[in-house]
Amino acid sequence: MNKRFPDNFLWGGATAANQLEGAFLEDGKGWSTADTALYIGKEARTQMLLGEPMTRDQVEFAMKDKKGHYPKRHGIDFYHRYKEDITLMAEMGFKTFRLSISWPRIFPNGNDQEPNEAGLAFYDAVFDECLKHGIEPLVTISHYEFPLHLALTQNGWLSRDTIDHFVRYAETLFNRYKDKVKYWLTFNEINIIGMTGYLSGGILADGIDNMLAAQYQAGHHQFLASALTVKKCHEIIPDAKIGCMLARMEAYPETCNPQDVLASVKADEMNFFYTDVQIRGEYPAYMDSFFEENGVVIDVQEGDRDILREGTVDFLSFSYYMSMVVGESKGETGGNLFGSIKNPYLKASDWGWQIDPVGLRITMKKMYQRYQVPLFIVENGLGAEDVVTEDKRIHDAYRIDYLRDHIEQIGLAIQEGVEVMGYTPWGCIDLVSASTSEMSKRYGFIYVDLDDDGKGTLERIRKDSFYWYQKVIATNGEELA
Ligand code: BGP
Repeated sequence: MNKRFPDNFLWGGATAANQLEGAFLEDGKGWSTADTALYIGKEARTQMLLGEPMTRDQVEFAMKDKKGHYPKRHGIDFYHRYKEDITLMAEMGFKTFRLSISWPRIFPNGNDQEPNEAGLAFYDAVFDECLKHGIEPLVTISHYEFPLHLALTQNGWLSRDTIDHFVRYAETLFNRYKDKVKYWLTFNEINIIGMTGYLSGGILADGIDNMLAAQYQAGHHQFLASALTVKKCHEIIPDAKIGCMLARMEAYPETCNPQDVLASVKADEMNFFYTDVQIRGEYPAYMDSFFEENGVVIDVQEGDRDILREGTVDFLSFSYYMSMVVGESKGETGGNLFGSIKNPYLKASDWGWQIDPVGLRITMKKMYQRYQVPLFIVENGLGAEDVVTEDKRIHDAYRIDYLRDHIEQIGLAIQEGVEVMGYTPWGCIDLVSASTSEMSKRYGFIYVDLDDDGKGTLERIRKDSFYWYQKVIATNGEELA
């Protein structure tokens, strides 16, 4: 077989602070929107839950609630166990580790005069541990959380003031970690603001008549913040690379009926809107009619267009778990962010996500054709329930199958000319689910002894996939069996 993966290919794994760290309100950390997310559980597995709007009353209740189970407050205790966890990642041969920084750990209220030194010191220690093992940190500046104070006082990203607070936060990170972190991402799955208005947008549902318009306005502010952040990153760390991050939704037409094909083209437009702005530096014309049809009027101020033009990203990172089908039929199945029509050619995970490795290659080719910038697959993986045997082994052949098939397709896309920087499967160590706050929906190579009720020893155990991935990395993707 031809050599496919470049020598500097960044193999690794991905996580997010709010699903991993725990240490809720410890060492000066402030409240985050993720800290108010209740455990939802199995009954809701195939529903889309990230987008639940929250009112002020609900948020204030969650802050006082003593009975509810809020798993994201506890994560998997990475805050106290990062050394052990990073050592295990190094044992697998990771070249990179994707993690996010919790904004309220650095600025507890989002807009404090001074950053929280204990928070900054924590990430210093994490990066030092990575670098000690030759692992490049890949840092997401904002991943599905937001300082609660700014949600309660200024309705999050709906306020233009949030741009300045965010850029100051990002600048603080760049100045502090300029010698340690060379790969950055601005907003995780920026296109999901439409579903995570509260979680990542900090927008309370109270008093908003047109939530869609609010989300696009908030999105405009995130675009500006992202562009200003990209510019700062280039100024402060000239040898760094900074990318955008898209939840890629590859949507096939249900049939060759031109109406279905048109629906898939339109689905692409709604998805690529975000990368079009962040990579090409301007709003695409196709959004004008969408905004008009939906009564969305965005407040774009003088100078905004220049900011967007001057802050385009260096690469396109994306998550890919599944493909979707669009068309006239109504047959729904589950999905990480949106439901879809069932694809009769594909199997689905226990959560109803349609497993489609070839779809990953299709989507990579499509994105590279559209933008000609390097791609980075920063999330992919299979959420599944694992069983621990009596001799403490986890035989997760289903996960190996899923990952092998996807890596195979990445290799083929590279052979076919697509430029790819790296691959970081999601939840390389088991962590709390973003959508349902379950622990039993596991993605990791490393098992964490913790259940949905928050009980367990937190012991880390290597799964079969751990040894498999170790071999994949050691052979630079040549040996996938
Ligand atoms: C992505 C998010 C991640 C993550 C993943 C899996 O959309 O960026 O944070 O958790 O989906 O989703 P879940 O945890 O709901 O299974």
